[in-house]
Amino acid sequence: LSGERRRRLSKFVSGALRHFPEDVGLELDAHGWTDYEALADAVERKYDWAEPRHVAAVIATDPKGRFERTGAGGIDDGAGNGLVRASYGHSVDVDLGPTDAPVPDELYHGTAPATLASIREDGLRPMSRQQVHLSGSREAARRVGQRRANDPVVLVVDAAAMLADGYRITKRGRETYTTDAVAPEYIDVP
Ligand code: HQG
Repeated sequence: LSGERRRRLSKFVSGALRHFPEDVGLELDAHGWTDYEALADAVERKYDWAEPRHVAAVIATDPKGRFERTGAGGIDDGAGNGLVRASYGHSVDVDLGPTDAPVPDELYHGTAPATLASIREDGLRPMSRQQVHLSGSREAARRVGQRRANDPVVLVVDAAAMLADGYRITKRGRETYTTDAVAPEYIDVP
């Protein structure tokens, strides 16, 4: 699979599992899971070049851990291919449940300079998603911010203080942490 096709497939799967399941004939349960086989079928309807092994590979090898899959089901083995969901990023209302991964004392959020005035005022809001997304490293946050601006800003979030004050922060995927919102007092804006 070429890099470009891999990227398109990944983007479609992310969109289907996070934002528009119904548009592609999928039904998510309350925790965001859907039938793996139904997802693979939706991908193959969308891209005539997509093969079952491409779908399986993109899901299993995503560098950010964007997807979770249950069950041992091999490729194309009929029934029992298990369930799949996006591990973060949803705009549709799902309850992903807790994970027990530790949360670092400091987390980071990469954004465009143009958002800073509003973030100073209101803190970090989930905007069109269900959750605010934070990064585990400055480098990861910079990459997130680069989606929005060539000169992104990396904000430092005092995760230890948030946890001490009873807010919930959960690790999702490999380098992403989510929380309902971040009040301005926990954000260090450079
Ligand atoms: C900004 C990608 C004004 C916020 C990434 C961001 C991430 C505010 C934008 C994941 C604000 C929302 C999510 C406020 C927040 N006023 N702007 N009060 N509060 N914002 O895309 O965090 O590659 O919904 O700074 O890597 O950029 O798709 O969130 O710029 O992990 O797997 O509002 O999506 O992951 O944008 O990105 P988004 P995000 P994937």
